Amino acid sequence: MHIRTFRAASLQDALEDIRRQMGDGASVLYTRQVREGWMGWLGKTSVEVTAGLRDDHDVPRHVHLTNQDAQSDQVAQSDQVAPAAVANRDVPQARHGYPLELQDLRSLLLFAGVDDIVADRWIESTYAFGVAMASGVEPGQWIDYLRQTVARGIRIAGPIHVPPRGRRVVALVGPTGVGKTTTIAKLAAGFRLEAKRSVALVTIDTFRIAAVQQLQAYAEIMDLPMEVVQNPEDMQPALERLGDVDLVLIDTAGRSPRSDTRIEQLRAMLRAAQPDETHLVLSATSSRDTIQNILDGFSAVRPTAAILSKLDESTQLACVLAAFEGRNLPISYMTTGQQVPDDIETADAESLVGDLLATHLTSGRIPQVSMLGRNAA
Ligand SMILES: Nc1nc2c(ncn2[C@@H]2O[C@H](COP(=O)(O)OP(=O)(O)OP(=O)(O)O)[C@@H](O)[C@H]2O)c(=O)[nH]1
Ligand SMILES: [Mg+2]
Repeated sequence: MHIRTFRAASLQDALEDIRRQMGDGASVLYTRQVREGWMGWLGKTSVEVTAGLRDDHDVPRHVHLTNQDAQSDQVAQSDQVAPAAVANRDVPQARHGYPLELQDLRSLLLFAGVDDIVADRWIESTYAFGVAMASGVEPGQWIDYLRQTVARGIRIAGPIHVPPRGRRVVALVGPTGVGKTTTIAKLAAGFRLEAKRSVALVTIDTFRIAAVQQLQAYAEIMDLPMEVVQNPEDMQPALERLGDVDLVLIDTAGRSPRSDTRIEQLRAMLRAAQPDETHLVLSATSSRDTIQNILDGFSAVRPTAAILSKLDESTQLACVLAAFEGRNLPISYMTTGQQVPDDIETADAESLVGDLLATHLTSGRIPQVSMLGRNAA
């Protein structure tokens, strides 16, 4: 696929440019608003649109695959595409035999930052899945099969487990600014106000006064006991002072996954707290490399689950979900905005794969504005 990025004053202007320069066969892959000028200051807003054009400009005709086709290794597809062998494990070669729509989806996955090993694995499984469908594959349906393939690989942790009796201690860890404190407030509100459980807060983020005040403000609004802990040896006495509550939520300072010393300090604090669950908060807006570095760096604190934050700011989750491939870390919650307490949901695979890619090719035509995703102007 041929991919180009256009910038214009409005979405309409950008689409006109795309039509003029790439023709009617182009599809919108991604849109975002950008501010021009130094650091975005004093600059005007413009729209950046990335468009793709298939190498083969023909729109694939109806692709019909049956079990019988699979058994005979012959796939009935559009004329331009050579038959593919399902059993062919040599993916780089086999992928040229995939239906065009599936080849396009592979390009979109790579464009979204998914590494080619994971993209090939997903596409191969999707193809095998589609071929096995007795009903065949309608045009436009491959994206659904791809979503199902990715969804099958996602591990879901379920919500924090607060037993009827006994105290549950849960820590949230992660890099700076991903939404740890906001998520603690949302969780506290959910368990306190909706589930009517007793909740207490602890912060070990004593670096910045503002960080303590931020959590303190939530504790006061919800009338929750709160402790500020500076050193590992103060942790158990603080937990004892909180007494017999159902759930203790521990907020931590944002840590760079590359700072071994800071991660080690965090580890010492958590060792003292002995949390029942440690949730690693990751922003869904992060790149693949960032997510991988975070997953690697924070593995030292042994997270039991991951929380994906800022889903509302992310147009595609493919590279985030790809980074979880092969890791034994289930996803517990997804946060979808700044509003406390509303913008949090327990994670489910179907919702996560709903935003797998910013948009997918709709029979080679530029989609309507309403299909451009959340970042559309
Ligand atoms: N759009 C969006 N913003 C969020 C979400 N969750 C948190 N935020 C915002 O992200 C910013 C940082 O949130 P915090 O909760 O302070 O993040 P943190 O991880 O505690 O940050 P540090 O303590 O500095 O490491 C705030 O402006 C939040 O309102 C979310 O789900 N979506
Ligand atoms: Mg914080």
